[in-house]
Amino acid sequence: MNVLLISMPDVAPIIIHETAIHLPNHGIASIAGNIDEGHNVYLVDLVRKRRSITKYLSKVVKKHDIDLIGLSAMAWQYDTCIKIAKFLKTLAPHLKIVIGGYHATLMAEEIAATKDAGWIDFMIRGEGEEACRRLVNALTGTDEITAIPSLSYKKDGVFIHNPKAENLDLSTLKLPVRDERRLTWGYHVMHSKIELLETSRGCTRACNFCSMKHMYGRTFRTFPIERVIRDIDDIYYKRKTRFIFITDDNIVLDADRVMELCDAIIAQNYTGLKLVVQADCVTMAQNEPMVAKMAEAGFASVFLGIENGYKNNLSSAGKGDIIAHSKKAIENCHKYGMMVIGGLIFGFPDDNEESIAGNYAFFKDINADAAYCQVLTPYPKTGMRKNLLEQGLITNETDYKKYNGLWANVRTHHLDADQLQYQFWYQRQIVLGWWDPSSKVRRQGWAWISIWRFLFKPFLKMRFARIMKKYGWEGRYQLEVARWERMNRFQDLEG
Ligand code: B12
Ligand code: SF4
Repeated sequence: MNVLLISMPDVAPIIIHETAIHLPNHGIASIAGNIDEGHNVYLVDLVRKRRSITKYLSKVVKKHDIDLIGLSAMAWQYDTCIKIAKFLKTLAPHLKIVIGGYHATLMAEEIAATKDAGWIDFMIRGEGEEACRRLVNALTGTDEITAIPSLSYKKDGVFIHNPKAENLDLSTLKLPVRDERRLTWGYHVMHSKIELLETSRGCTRACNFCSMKHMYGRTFRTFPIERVIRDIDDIYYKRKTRFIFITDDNIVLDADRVMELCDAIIAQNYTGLKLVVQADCVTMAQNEPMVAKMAEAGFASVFLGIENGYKNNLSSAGKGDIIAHSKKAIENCHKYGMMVIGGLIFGFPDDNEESIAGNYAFFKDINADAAYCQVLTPYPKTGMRKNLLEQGLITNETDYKKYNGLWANVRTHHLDADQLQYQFWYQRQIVLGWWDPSSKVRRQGWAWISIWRFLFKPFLKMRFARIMKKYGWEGRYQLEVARWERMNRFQDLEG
């Protein structure tokens, strides 16, 4: 059987311009690595084909004589996912289509009840490796569709949902696919080649805006360290890539294991290896020796979930008062030369103009190196969504295309959604201003940082000065919003 796994073309410029970062999707790569021998599997990341989706897919489906297509989508990419499913079914009605990823996992029953279901043959909820492996076998007659946990399939045109599978034993998983079966290429962050890697799955913390617990429950599982090293070897020696984004939700939940993992990486003597990962502030603040060891192993940057500088907002996010921890975590990272990308969330129920400005000022004060700013998003099935619904604060309940952290889908007690959207953008310009990379950031990538400092920034400053003169803040904002609106509209999928 010939299988094609596809990730969506939609992008969200939450941290840098959307053209500056193109990552492969790790979910489909891991599923591909676990399909049984005897089948052919190919991968396509449509972020690399944003301008020619239908033409490109028509070519690939024909050339590789595809039988089964797997589509991966988060909530905000689901709209595109269904348009692609519709296009593919119209192109080749014999194709079987399976969807998976966050939206299918969270919303399988709701999807089954809509007309979208007409374009899909199967859904896989939760982890996909085992269910997809068995689905491929079932479609070739060596397994039974009714017996595959987490699979939703159709009987007489109606979806039946098999019971959910147990979480997988990660030690049984084979390595993800990063070879020539990946048909798209050119993955980079600001022109540095990058690959993705997993060392663990899940998180036991309780942030109520996070979708995680629906994927794995509140659990934390780790891959064997020997397997992680084999995976890094694959990236380092075979893909000749030095920059690795670790997809773990919260790698530091087990500090002793992080130490062990770092020792194993250090023992490999990789030259120039740069690792980027997400971690929580509390653990990074309380474990300085672990932070030191991470830096020694090549962890160059870390995403810290700082979220907010106000206790009441942290509390409505299901987080404790982590303000002191955020500061200490950043201090620890900086002490050992690690760059900090701080995650901030705006639009909590009590937020007003002043607190939004205050949160940006807090960010400036704690000295993180780059900001990852989002508007609070009521992702389906989260505790946060339930709370906001009860308070009548969700202004867009159904158009999930806007659920990517860029758009205000909520209002606060003081700002309507349009005002929140504007303040989120405007205060950033006023309080944070132009990004001025710290010396730590400059050391990480002097070439692209120099391009930013000496070419792009002066050019953009001039351009924005002209726009401001002509249209003022409001006009400049409208231009920006129009750009966001256009960003994930794909002409060839419309109509
Ligand atoms: C790494 C990561 C990122 C990375 C890059 C990921 C990438 N390659 O594009 C960065 C930091 C850039 C990022 C950005 C964003 N992310 Co993100 N990210 C993650 C994270 C932590 C890990 C994803 C991952 O690779 N996991 C490992 C792989 C193996 O697991 P997986 O992707 O879930 O795939 C498995 C299953 O889902 C399933 N599956 C997946 N696809 C398919 C397809 C088929 C056919 C089948 C059968 C099964 C299947 O099987 C896979 C294997 O078990 C997740 C949380 C999480 N743990 O998943 C959030 C997460 C996916 N991100 C999320 C979001 C919203 C975003 C952003 C929009 C903004 C934001 N809020 O951060 C941006 C958008 C990025 C863009 N494309 O422009 C949300 C999605 C929420 C939702 N309900 O849709 C998540 C769940 C985090 C959360 N807040 O809850 N992200
Ligand atoms: S620490 Fe991160 S992964 Fe864990 S629950 Fe909070 S947001 Fe989700």
